[in-house]
Amino acid sequence: MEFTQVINALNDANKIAIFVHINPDADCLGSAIALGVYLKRFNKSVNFFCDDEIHSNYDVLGVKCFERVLQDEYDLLVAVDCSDVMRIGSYCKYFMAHPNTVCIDHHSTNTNFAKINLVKQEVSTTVIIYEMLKSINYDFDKEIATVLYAGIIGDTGGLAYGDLTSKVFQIVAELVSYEVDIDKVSYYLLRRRSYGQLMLLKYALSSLSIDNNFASMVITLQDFEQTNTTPTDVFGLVNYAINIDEVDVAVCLCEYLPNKYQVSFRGKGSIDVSKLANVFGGGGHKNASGCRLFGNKDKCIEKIKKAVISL
Ligand SMILES: [Mn+2]
Repeated sequence: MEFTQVINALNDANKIAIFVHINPDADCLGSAIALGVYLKRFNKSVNFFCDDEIHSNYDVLGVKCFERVLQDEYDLLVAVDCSDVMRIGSYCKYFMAHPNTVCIDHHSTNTNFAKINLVKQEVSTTVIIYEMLKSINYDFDKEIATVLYAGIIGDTGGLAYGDLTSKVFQIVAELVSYEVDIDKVSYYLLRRRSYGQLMLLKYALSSLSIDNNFASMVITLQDFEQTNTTPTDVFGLVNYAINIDEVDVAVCLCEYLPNKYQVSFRGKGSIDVSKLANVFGGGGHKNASGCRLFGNKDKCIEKIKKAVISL
């Protein structure tokens, strides 16, 4: 899939809506904002939609532009960093019924749900957008470089994962040359925590259970109440479990409604947790994926364990 078709679709449209996935991260938000910067340079009308709360750590990307409620008609809809239309949340019906849609994504599990699908296996969706803009000799600036860089940082654990290539480091080298505030971006995306979030870690660790190479953690509604936090505060907690040396698969169940769990998987080595998430209707990458599960938490964990064994 070449970039031209997407560039033409963007250039031909005047009123564009951009959608990110639920449980939004730096990559989807950065991708959306980068496209917005590009489009606004041509005086296009752009609206940004996220069917979920956006954590204040992403304020560093300028996420104030995001709205929740669709009010208008658009001549082009773009979904970024979404492997499946369900990932955009309640807008999915509107998206599927629209005649002019684009999806830009880097998940190997992408279902090609849009009319035009730009799907490439890169470390982040912002890498695809960078290369698309590069192909038309776009004149980068600090604003767009910052959000593209943030997507890479977010999806590579701060340039630390094994799927990185020298190409990505070259892209990063170019992006940071536009005076990206590296310390500010990494502080907000990788280190910044509220007191409540740290207390949430205390509850998560006290729920930690290890069975051979499998580790699980559960965060309940009560834990959120005790720490004055919400499910958007959970990011990264599952990494404490996967970082245990003998653990190869880790899962964190986060209760967002009574007996409804947002599930994060992490895998090490040859284990492909995107397959694990697929078993439960979710998706993601080889080392990091997610899904939703409903029911009793112990039963959910048992189901997951069985799926791990049959991987
Ligand atoms: Mn991504």
